[in-house]
Amino acid sequence: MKYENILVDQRDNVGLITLHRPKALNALCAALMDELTHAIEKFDKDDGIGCMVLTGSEKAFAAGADIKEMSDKTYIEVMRDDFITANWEAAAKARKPIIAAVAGYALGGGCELAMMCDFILAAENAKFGQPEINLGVIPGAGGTQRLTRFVGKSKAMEMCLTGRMMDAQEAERCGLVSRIIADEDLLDEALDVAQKIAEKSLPSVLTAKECVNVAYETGLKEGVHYERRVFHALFAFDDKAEGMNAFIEKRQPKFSDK
Ligand code: DAK
Repeated sequence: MKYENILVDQRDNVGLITLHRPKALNALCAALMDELTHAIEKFDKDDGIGCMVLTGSEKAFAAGADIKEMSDKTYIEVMRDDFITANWEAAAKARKPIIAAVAGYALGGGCELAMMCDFILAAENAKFGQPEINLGVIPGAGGTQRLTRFVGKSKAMEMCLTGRMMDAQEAERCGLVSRIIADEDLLDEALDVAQKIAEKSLPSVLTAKECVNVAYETGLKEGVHYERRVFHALFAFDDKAEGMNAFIEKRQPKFSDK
């Protein structure tokens, strides 16, 4: 597929995807979401890639779904065509981790896309919000659900009802982002963290990601049970022996992903 709205690159074992529609602050039009879906699925299948980074520009991660594209659509059309559902789930479905490196605006669908990733590193200038209420609609890509799980009911309710933006400091305080990075260091730091993840044993990375996600969807008892079973399963991998032997022999492990 020819990419016109994103840039795709590989740095060591990291797949880097940059949203690139600068004139529209990376508004997430259908063509961009098709390309993003294609790029994520390709990296997810690529044996040379262990982790992905999704980023935007210094001014905007993404200012939301493309309002100009949505403005003329009718209820019948969005309902019948299951409006933009097909190409919006790739980040949430990927098995390999995706780090969102967010600078500038992450609004509406942009905030939702960042929340579909596995964790968010925020530049000091990052701004998060669900302003759909100002357009006479509500979040449509999981914002009311994921934001509530990240930051709790009170703040999610305020954000969704007023459309106000939160800055990086507030986003870190309430657990929406894992860390704040100086603006100029954001991408390098995200790539560095991603490469560290890519160097781990892939089966461990995939199962750790799955287990944390299970915590969102089950009760504690079932979640701990699930974790116990996949913990046991990792003893079937060569990488378990390699990781533990390397520790005992005081050397770095060489994982084979087997
Ligand atoms: N859509 C289309 N164009 C956008 C845009 C957007 N979301 N955001 C910005 N742009 C365009 C502007 O129209 C402008 O284009 P020109 O007028 O120059 O042609 C250009 O980007 C620069 O924007 P501004 O001139 O407005 O720049 P400022 O620095 O003054 O303001 C801003 C930046 C981010 C505060 C402002 O642009 C803004 O408020 N943007 C809209 C933010 C917003 O309301 N976002 C939520 C959109 S609704 C679903 C999945 C997802 C969704 C729904 C359903 N399903 C799976 C069913 C998501 C919905 C949304 O995200």
